[in-house]
Amino acid sequence: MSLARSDAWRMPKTLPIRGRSHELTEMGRRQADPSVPGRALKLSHFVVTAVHICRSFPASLFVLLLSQSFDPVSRYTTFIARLHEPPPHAHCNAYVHCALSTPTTMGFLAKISALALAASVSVAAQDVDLDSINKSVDNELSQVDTNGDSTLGTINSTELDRFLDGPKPGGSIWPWGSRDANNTNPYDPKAIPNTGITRQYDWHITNTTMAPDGVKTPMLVVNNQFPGPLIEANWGDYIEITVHNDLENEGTSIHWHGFLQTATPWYDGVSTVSQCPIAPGTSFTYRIRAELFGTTWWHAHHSSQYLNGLSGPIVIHGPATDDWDVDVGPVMLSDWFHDYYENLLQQVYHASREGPIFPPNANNMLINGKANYPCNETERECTPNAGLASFAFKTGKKHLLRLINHSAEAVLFFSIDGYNMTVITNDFVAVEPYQTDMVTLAVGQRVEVVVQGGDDPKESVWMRLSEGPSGLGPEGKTGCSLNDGIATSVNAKIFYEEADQTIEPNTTSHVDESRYLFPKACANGPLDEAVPSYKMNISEPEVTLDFVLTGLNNATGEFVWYMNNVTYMGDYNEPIFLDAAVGATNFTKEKQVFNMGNAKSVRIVMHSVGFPASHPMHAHGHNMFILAEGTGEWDGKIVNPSNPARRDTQLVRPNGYLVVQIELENPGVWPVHCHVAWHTSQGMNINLLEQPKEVQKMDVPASIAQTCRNWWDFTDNNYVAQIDSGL
Ligand SMILES: [Cu+2]
Repeated sequence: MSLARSDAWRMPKTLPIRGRSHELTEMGRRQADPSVPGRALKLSHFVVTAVHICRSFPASLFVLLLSQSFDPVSRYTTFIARLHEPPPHAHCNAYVHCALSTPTTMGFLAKISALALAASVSVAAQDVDLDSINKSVDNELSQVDTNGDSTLGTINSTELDRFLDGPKPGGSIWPWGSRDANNTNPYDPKAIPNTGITRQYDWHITNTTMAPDGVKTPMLVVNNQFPGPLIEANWGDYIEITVHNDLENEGTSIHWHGFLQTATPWYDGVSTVSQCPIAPGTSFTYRIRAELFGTTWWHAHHSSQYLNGLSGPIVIHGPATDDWDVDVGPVMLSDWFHDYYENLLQQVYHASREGPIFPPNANNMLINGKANYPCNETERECTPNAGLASFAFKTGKKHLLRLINHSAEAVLFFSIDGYNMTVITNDFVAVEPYQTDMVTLAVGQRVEVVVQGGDDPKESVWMRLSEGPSGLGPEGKTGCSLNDGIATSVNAKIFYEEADQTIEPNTTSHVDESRYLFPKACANGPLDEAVPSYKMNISEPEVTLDFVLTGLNNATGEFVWYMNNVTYMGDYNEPIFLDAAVGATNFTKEKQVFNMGNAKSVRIVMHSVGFPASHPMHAHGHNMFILAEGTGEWDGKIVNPSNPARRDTQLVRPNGYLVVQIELENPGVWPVHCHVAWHTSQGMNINLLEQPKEVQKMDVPASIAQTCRNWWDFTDNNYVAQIDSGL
């Protein structure tokens, strides 16, 4: 028995849809009855997902519904159907998995129900070939295909220990002795544990292709791993990373996000600011110190290279404001694009308010570098059912999850169905623990959460990541990020000890999707919610800088970003820090250098005007005191003035303001920029020149000058197209 397609299947593109092609085969397998003889189905490549079935079902197609279920919480009806006859362009039969939201007409609902009823009668009569269905399980790409040599995202990915081997002062059980998150000033270099330990890493950067979500994509990777390799150390350790640039024709540099780089500004890893790019075929060794502890990430800081794979987690073991039994390790979260960053950047300059608005739009979302993708939506080589990330939970245990947003653009919303999370850090700042059921992370931000495990060893649960519907307003109509609407969320699987890992979780989200919507969602949590556990107050700033943040078309019609009417434009061949080290204090306007002289502190007041994007503003070399943020005009009030929130990255709301204060105790040149890759590329950056006289006295390692000589040799013999601001 088969059922003709009805026009009711035809749904508007804007309908929120969750294509979970991966779950298809698992569910399909459970539907199958091996005792029924079947014809040989070739199920190898073609899984039609919701988007396709709803939008472009060929008129001649017949569908057989296998099952449906309605989830009252998420308001999604999920149904499994089978294509009775393959569409003309498909070379195989397929199972169809479709998830449709139900704010539709009752008529449609009735039709769905009727279909399901008919299907339940007909399913037993279907000729289903179990072998072929099993074959579709084999369709999942191997870990090497999706993530190269990274093991992140696999169920057996190693749990982290509480700390690495190292000396323990005074017979303490901790490498950091009696220091805890409340009693030690992390910004006092003398207070940091002096471990005498250096952790060493050797990295090779190469061009390659991988298919993290099944779509073969050009990538840049370290040691053939995506996400990139984990750096792990104890608080106070030094870390040496030798970076070999094995790219054919591109320079690069690596930034250690959130590291203070006290007395080593030349190791900050920013092309055009702290160093010349590492020339192809050459190497550079960074020596950085883990002055702060917690979770962070590293990424290329050379054009927008990082969004093609040059990013990875950093874990610095230290004290915490809560404890845990299982360190689940990094949970890398991001948007994802099926193209090389250079091509994407070319689109950025053609942004416009009229559709298609503000390209490039994200194609997918990833958790630990994994997702599925509906292959009918891309011209690129694509394998459906590539595979989702998995995590192991233990009954009754407390789990630490280290959430990291390494997106190009997206504001991310993270939750675990039915679970609360206890937040213990914001960026590199330990906070007094507080509970939440959803974490918002802007690009560059990290949040550590502790999750109390349940007591059912057979339980499996969805972990959810969403960026909401595409757009930048109007109110309540869009999310806070830009995407093509095809895959705006991704799940990962959490399995307890005895859960059946061949079956996907069937939990539903407790997060109402209105919480993903513009403009309310385009902000970090309330500032008084995150109270730093090491208390610090602020004094009146010696300098105040005001900035207006705007996006406009420049004289040649390209869309760029401005901070006080200036767009940053760096010079790969002449990094600002090196000029400052030999005495320069005056720079051309487009280098956006603000000489702070010997001032001890600066307050920076930022207003986003005329353009409804949110901006995750990130300061290098410092944690910022976050004094106030909101929409409209700042009323001059500081939130929690005796101990303001601190972090290194904080969102400016759409058309909002952000007030931060920075203690200028770290001589160097420090970028303060928006961390949206497109906005950085388009010049949304300033540089604080801090204590220039001290900078001039610095003993800069010879390797820094050598890196420039290598780069100059390279540029003397090769044409280097600088396609953006450079950093
Ligand atoms: Cu921005």
